[in-house]
Amino acid sequence: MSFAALFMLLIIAQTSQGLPWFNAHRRCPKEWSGFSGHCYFFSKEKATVKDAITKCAHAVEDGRLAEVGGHREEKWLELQIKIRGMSPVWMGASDISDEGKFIKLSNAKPIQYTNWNRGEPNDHQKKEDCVEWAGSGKWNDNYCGNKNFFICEQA
Ligand SMILES: [Ca+2]
Ligand SMILES: [Ca+2]
Repeated sequence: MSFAALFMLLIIAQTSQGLPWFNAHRRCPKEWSGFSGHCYFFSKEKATVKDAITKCAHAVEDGRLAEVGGHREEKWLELQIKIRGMSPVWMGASDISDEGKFIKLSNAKPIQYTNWNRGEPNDHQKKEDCVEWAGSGKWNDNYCGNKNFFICEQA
């Protein structure tokens, strides 16, 4: 058997067993998309932040509202948002517990990476404690009770 044939057999064996060896991304739940080791779900419906958190948590184990760790991840998410025509879109960050201090909803740690739109966050009418991608792709703080599209993430 030639090396090439052996190599092909190895690939077939690996993938048919469902091992991630041949996949750049891990396997994601049905209707979820993989990027850089995480799985994401893009909602087709709108919900308040509270309802979005519940829906993400119930969807899969360790499901949460997506949190943006950096520029590369955000560029990919932005592309998905554009392709799907979702706007605005909730993400998993809030300053509801301490005004002006935005934290990740999953672990209450301060957000490191930010991409605020000019003049944001402005806590308009002292009512804006949740974070959305607005039409520009930049971030805006807005009222958590608004109904937006949302992205779930499985870390
Ligand atoms: Ca606020
Ligand atoms: Ca705002």
